[in-house]
This record gives sequence, structure tokens and C-alpha cells, in this order.
Amino acid sequence: MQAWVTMVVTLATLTVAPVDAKIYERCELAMKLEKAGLNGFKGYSIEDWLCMAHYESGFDTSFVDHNPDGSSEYGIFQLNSAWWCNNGVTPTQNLCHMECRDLLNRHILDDILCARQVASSKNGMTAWDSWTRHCSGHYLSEWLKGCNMHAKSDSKKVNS
Ligand SMILES: [Ca+2]
Repeated sequence: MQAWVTMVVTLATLTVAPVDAKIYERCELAMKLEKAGLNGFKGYSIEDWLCMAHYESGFDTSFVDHNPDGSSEYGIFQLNSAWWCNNGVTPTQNLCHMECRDLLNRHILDDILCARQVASSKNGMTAWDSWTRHCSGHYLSEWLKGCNMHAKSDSKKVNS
């Protein structure tokens, strides 16, 4: 009896257990992005990435949004199920060869690698509407304010 109850409780817990998500702190995300080599990648700065991710997801890896066309967008960079990942529902190109649910956990290296692919495609970061609207052509240095980063443009002077 006791074992049975334990099993039912365990199953119920597993069923409702949320993904291991995380809301990233701005500077922590900045460091992850820099480590992954995104500073200057395709001409975009860490600030571009921070600004985009902020307006896309509020740095929340668990964020999912649904589009009128039936596709959905996943995670900190809001990657679309019609193009970049497979959610088992949307007909997809799955260009990043991954499950959309893997974009919802706290481990974002796979998200970053997929987002790099998006930025490498012909539209660059204009693939993200929020980047076009809120970040492109804006003064972005505030995004790295207070972060102890090597990505700042003045870091080159330190060693010369
Ligand atoms: Ca992930």
C-alpha cells in the first residue's frame, strides 16, 4: 500500500514537473554569449544579443509564444518551430536539428548555437522582429553596464 502510494505520488510529480528553466541575469547571460564567441560574430555585438533576448523572452528560458500561423517560439531567443526546431506539431525545416523542448531548459549552449545559425542566415538578426524594432540602430552600450566583461570595446587598450 505504502509503495503504491509512493509510486502514484512519484508519477504525479514527474507528470507536472516543470522543465529545469531559468531566468538569466543580464551579465551572466552576457558572459555565456561571449564565451560562445558571439562578440563580433557576423558584425553583431554582445549588446545586440542581450537587447534581442530581453525583448524576446525577458531572459526567461521557459518562455513559449504561439503564432497565428500555428508555429510556436521557444526559449530565451524565441526560436521558431517552423524553421529551427521540431515540436512534433508544426511542419518544420528543423534547421538546428533539435527538439524545441530542449530550448526551454537552463542549459543554453544549444540555444546559442542555434541562434548563431539564425544570425548566419541571409537576414541576420532582422530574423528577430524585436531586434529590428528595439535594438537595431539604437545606442546599446547600457546593456553591458556593470558587467565585468572583456567584450567592451576599450578592453583592447588595456593590453597594448
Ligand atoms: Ca537548451
